[in-house]
Amino acid sequence: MPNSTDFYINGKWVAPIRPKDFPVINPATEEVCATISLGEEEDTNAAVAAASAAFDGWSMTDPAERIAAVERLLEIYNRRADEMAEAISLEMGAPIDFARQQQVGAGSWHLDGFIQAAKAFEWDRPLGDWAPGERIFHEPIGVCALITPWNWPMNQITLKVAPALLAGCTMVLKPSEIAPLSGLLFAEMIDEAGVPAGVFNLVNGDGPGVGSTLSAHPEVDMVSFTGSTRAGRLISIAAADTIKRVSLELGGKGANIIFADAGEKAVKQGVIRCFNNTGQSCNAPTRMLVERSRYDEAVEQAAAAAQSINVGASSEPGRHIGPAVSEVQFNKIQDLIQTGIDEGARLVAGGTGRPEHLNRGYFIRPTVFADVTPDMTIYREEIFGPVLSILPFDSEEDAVRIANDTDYGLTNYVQTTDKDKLRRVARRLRSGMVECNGKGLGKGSPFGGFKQSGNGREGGAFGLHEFLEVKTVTDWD
Ligand code: TXE
Repeated sequence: MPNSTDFYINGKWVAPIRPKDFPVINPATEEVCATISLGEEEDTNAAVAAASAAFDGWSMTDPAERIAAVERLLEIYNRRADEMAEAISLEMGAPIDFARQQQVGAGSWHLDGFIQAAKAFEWDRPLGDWAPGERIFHEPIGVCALITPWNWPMNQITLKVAPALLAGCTMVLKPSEIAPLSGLLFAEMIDEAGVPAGVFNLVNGDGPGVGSTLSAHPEVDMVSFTGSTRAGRLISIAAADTIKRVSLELGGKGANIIFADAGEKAVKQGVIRCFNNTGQSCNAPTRMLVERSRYDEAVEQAAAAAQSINVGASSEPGRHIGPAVSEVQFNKIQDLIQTGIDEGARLVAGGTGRPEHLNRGYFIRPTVFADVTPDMTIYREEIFGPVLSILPFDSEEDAVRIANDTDYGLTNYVQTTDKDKLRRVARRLRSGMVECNGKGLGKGSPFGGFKQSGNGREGGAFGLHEFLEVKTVTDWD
């Protein structure tokens, strides 16, 4: 591992121009586990200059050469999976088995999905008989800024780096300053894979520093961002002057519509899905809508399911959930749980404070509120913790209306054994994804949101398109 305070610029590990140390806190112990540097404008400019200089060469390579580079990267990533799991577990608190299987696994899954998509991709083709001699080319957009969050670090980094590399773009990655260790390790793997100098660069830093410099930079052609709607808005504003492409994957407030005819395990599975990764997922099904005839039973089942979820240390093996990522997130979740109580939602499991057996670390009690109404804060705001809201509904119409009554539109969920109903409801939900009856998305499925959940799609061929421009050339034949 290189010095964790260094950046990776133009194929070398370099010290920041001015040292600005920033502690990385292990959220399970509240102890400092590493130190990074926060980059400044000069560091960012150096990385962008390296990416600009490398663009001509990399963009003109044959796609097969780029695919081979990402295949080498995948092989290294899989070989060093245990190291990666440890880095993720340390920086953001995911229990080690979960980090290895889900967090690291997501990275392998996306790398492989993009390799398959790139192999099948039609990079150029004639427009059609109606436009004789005209040819369409998909060409890399240019220098990309990739700004990622801390909740699924490798999921999000691979969702951006892999398509950017395969498209022929060059890039500067700024991982979350809260969880930067996995990004540093990934940069080391890219170096080991022999990606040419300047194609991939990494500068650590915070949003107002490196993040906003990248977003406004005249030599950056695209920003691909995953994070809060607040930061997404600031990035769009900073990027506006240079008309760069901005792709945003923001928050969510997913509804899980459980009809009376749904399978017996629907409620329990919904609770587990909501609390996965300590509720820190943009696609978490945080609003459970249950058809009234099954509502009371569902509330009981959900409370029991939440009470049976273990919360525990990140370093211990097993299937438990870990802490929230930081003190800031811990306090935000605690405040929202208190607000839920104050605004009159019925607390049926969990509540404020840490679980009794844990006296340090940013651990949260798995919490369930029943009788939540659309005027409550916990119904509207993305909590990003293990907190579930349950509401009853009376008809299909009612369910669709409640589900769509949010500024977000990322993933919604439908549970019913009636296929016709499933199809009707899925089509009316205003979200980028609708997962039905526990069936998750496949490899290369497009991932992204409607409304204030963002724009653009990540994953597979759809994700590759985000990093490409379309060029039309006449009189080609
Ligand atoms: O996110 P930020 P935070 C949501 C979730 C969470 C809330 C706050 O609801 O509770 O956001 O989390 C960079 N210009 N999600 O404050 O600030 C920042 O450095 C450029 C949903 O931690 O958005 C980091 O790299 N970049 C989400 C990244 O944005 C800026 C995942 C994410 O941090 C910036 C995370 C700026 N002005 C949080 N400000 C999801 N969609 O999965 C910050 N950043």
